[in-house]
Amino acid sequence: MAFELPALKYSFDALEPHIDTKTMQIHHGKHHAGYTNNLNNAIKDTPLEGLSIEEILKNLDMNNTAVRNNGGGYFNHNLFWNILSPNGGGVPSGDLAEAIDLSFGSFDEFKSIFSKAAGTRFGSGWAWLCVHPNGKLEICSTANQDNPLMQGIGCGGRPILALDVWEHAYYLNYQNRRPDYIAGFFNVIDWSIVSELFKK
Ligand code: MN3
Repeated sequence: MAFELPALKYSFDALEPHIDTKTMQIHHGKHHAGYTNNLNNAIKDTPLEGLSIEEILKNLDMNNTAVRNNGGGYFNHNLFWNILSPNGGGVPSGDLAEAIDLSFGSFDEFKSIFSKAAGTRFGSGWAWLCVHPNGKLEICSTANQDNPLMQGIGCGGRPILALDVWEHAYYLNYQNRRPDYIAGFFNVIDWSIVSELFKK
């Protein structure tokens, strides 16, 4: 079974004005579709074919550039679309809110550290919120399409929140103003989904 580009749960214009329609169309329909096709081509007729994307990334030979870049791109965008919602924003509640307070002191402090991780990633990459088996949360950032499932990238745990800071994610609307894009992202985070991922 080849990997498939997942359909969005909302329309391309649903995240306006925080993420614009044209960016969503190109980002999902061209970039994410491209990673999906390239991943399928890279694993075809290899031992990786038939594994889940998580299994592929957790055990990946990091010198396998095609799967590292496209498998990462496939997984990262799946998570990114999943944790966005036109009805998002606000603050988390319940167990996740408690874990954020325990790990970072407060939601505002979490937001500040996460925004800094996203804002200071030089070039292309991602910012992450990850949960460790003991429930402790970690914020980190990775280059290119690397992610916390991969070994030896200095970013661990299971990712439950992802922010794409490649220029293709924001440049049409925000140009060089990455901090404004990061601030907009907080208005479309679906904390109910992030909470579900936290509990898994
Ligand atoms: Mn992207």
